[in-house]
This record gives sequence, structure tokens and C-alpha cells, in this order.
Amino acid sequence: MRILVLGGDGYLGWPTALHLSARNHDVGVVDNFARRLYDCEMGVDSLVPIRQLQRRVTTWKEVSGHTVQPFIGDLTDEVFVEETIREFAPEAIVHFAEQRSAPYSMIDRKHAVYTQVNNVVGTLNLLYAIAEIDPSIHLVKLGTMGEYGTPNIDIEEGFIEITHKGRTDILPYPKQPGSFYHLSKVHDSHNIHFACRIWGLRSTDLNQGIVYGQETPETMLHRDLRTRFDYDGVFGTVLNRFAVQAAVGYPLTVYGKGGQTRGMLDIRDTLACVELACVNPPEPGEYRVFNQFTESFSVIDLAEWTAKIAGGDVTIDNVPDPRVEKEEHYYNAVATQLPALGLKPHFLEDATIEVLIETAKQHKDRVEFDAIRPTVNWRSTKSQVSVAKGAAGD
Ligand code: NAD
Ligand code: USQ
Repeated sequence: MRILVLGGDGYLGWPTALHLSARNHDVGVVDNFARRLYDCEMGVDSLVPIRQLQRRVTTWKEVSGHTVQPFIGDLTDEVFVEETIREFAPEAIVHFAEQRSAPYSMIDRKHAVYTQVNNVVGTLNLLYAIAEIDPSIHLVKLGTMGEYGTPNIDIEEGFIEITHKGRTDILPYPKQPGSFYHLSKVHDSHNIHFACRIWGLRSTDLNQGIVYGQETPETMLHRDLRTRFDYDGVFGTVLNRFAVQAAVGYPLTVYGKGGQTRGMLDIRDTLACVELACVNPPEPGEYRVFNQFTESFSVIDLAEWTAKIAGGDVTIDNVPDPRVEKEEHYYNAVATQLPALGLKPHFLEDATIEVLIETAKQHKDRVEFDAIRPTVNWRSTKSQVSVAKGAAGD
């Protein structure tokens, strides 16, 4: 297939592009390097050094013989979006290209506005371009399990059958997202669903859980192919952060009681899920939702597991929760559609955490201790985060 990967310079987009390319798909990647700029803004860097996109693409060609075609530009620029889709003529577009940090979106007004404009406008430009250029293109969109929040009933896969006053319908599952970032994904979902209804587009919304891990078979082929590894309080996700904290002897930062339970998956399963969605497209006009995670864990269980694997004197610090979220709640989410298409999950095991801690130890001299502490406070409209001026939205 011809597959265009948007956000192809990012944590998940780059290894996904390699995974698809290694399986003989014709792959293009699109990125505006916004993620690298957030690092400059926050004064941090990926724990594992990463190469520039051009170097990554050249090395991939040398290592594998496959070509990945880069397109540098911004999805909020509608002319760029149209020209790129016309030139590459994809059968599927995998859309990772959004500002994806909940804390970043909660820093202050400017970062919330930037996040929603970047994400919602980028996706809207894409929907218009697909409708005008080739409505048969399958949009595979990365959504998030956080769109649903933590309701006191089972979370279904996108839709729920409701009987109300004697009448029954199948309706979009209610959304209760926990940040302006997560809200941007909800807005995207509504826009995509609507575009499928009015223009007959086809789309798969992948409501993905939290991803952990850093290595994939393709990124391990050469040091120039490695993907990023974030551990800071704004962009680091929970298990990746705990592994780095354990590696450098920083008390594991469990927010509140740590009873927050989330769907999670190994980075290798992200790649497999995306390919399964691409090669099994929906019908024209169909908007389908797959819940993309393989297991659920509470934050405290992850911290205790990491501490056990790390051994020694690793401790857990129950810091006051900077977010507004339930610290104890019911959580039972359905995820049957991707396994039905053939997903064979990599479940979390001791060895996975060991590899993460080992990777962190190899690069421990790059850890900025000041960046680990959570600094974004959901209860404040202006968090005291030291950000460089001139970044998002300026
Ligand atoms: P990332 O920030 O590492 O990658 C996103 C990439 O998109 C970056 O390289 C960035 O420069 C690019 N980008 C952002 N805005 C753009 C724009 N307007 N035009 C062009 N490029 C743009 O994030 P990631 O962790 O790889 O996540 C990828 C996607 O998966 C996101 O949509 C995210 O919401 C979703 N997701 C991630 C996780 C996770 O745990 N990492 C979990 C669930 C869902
Ligand atoms: N948490 C801690 N300690 C930490 C970091 C996080 O206790 O040091 C807690 C948070 O309070 C939260 C949970 O761990 O309850 C998950 O936080 P996270 O930062 O790992 O994940 P989240 O903010 O939800 O966002 C990440 C990605 C986002 C994606 C989402 C999937 O950054 O792009 O959409 O995971 S989901 O959570 O399913 O919505």
C-alpha cells in the first residue's frame, strides 16, 4: 500500500514508518518538527539521542534498501496538506501529527489554544483535502483512550447501545476527557465522524492507551534509527518515566494514591495495530473506532513493579496529584476489534521493564533532574513552568 505517516518524526510515527516500510509498503513521512521545538522551549531533550529526519531516512535506505519519502511542513497550512496528498497519492494516511502532551496543554491559555488549534485545524485541513482529492483514502487517526475518561460503567469501543424512554439507538460513547489535549482528540473524533457521514470518507479512530517502550526491531538495526524517549514531567509518560527515575535513583513520582487505572500497550503493538488497521480498511462512509491497548494497570502497581525490578533502594514518593482526576475508580474497557484482526500482544513483563531501565542507565548522564518533577498544575490557569518565550503560539 502507499501509506503517508503524519508526525513521522515523532516517538511513534518514526518507528511506525520503518515498520510499514520494512513490510514493503511505500511510505512517506510528514512532520513540521514541532516536537523538537517543544524540547527547545522546555529546555529538555530525548533521553536517547535522536538523529535529524534526513539522516534517519538516509540510514534506513542504507540499512534496508527501502526508501521513505520525507515531506517537511505543517498540517495547519492547508496548501501544504493538499500539495503533499496530491504528490504522494496515498491509499491510507496514518495521522500521529498532533501536540500530544496533556500537561503541555494545561500550562496556560497560550498552550491550550496552541494545542487545540494545532490538532483540530490540522485534522480539519486533512479531512477537506481527502474529500476534495480522493475520498477513498483511508484516514487512520490516532485518538486516545482518555477521550472516555473514567466512567463508572464499562467503556465500549466507540459506541454504546442506549435505551431511553422505550426507544433504542447505538450512539457515540459519552466523552469525559481530562485535559485540553484530550479534549482536542474528542473534537477531532466528532469532526471525522461528521466527515464520514456527509462526504462518505472512511476512517478508523484508534483510541490508544499509554504507550511504553523505546525499541522496535527496525529501530534497533542502527543507532541513527532510534526513536525518542521522554522522561520529563511534561512529555514523559508514566512507565517510561518510572524506568528512568529508577535508573537514576529518583523516588518514583506516583501522583496521589496511584489508583488511576489506564489501558496501556507496548510500542511494538502500536506499530502492529496501525498496520492491521491500514490493511483492513472500513467501507466508504464508515467511521469505526478501535480501542488500542492490551492491558490495564494502576499507576501504583506500575511503580511497585518497577521498584521491584530495579531492586536496591528505589523508593516511591506519593506526590500531591497535580492533575484533576479520580485517584480510585472503576475501569473496565473493551478492546476486541484489533485482536479479532490478528493482533498478538506483547504483554508487559519483567524483561520489558528491565530493558527500559537498562536503556535509561546507558544514557543516565543526559538526565536533567530538574525536569523530572511535575510542574503543571491543573488547578491553575498559569502554571509556574519555565518555558522559553517565542514558542507555542507566539
Ligand atoms: P510525538 O510528539 O513524539 O509525535 C508527534 C509528531 O507530530 C511530532 O514529530 C511533531 O513534530 C509532529 N507534529 C505535531 N503537530 C504537527 C503539525 N501541525 N504538522 C506537522 N507535524 C506535526 O507524539 P507520539 O507520542 O509519537 O504520539 C503520536 C500520536 O499518538 C499523537 O497523536 C498522540 O496523541 C497519540 N498517542 C500517543 C500515546 C503515547 O503514549 N505516546 C498514547 C496514545 C495516543
Ligand atoms: N502519572 C503519575 N506519575 C507520573 C506520571 C503520570 O502518577 O510521573 C499518572 C497521571 O496522573 C495519570 C497517569 O499516570 O493518571 C497517566 O499519565 P501519563 O502522563 O502517562 O499519560 P497521559 O497524560 O494520559 O497521556 C499519555 C500520552 C497521550 C495519550 C495518553 C493515552 O501523552 O498522548 O493520549 O497517554 S490515555 O491515557 O489512554 O488517554
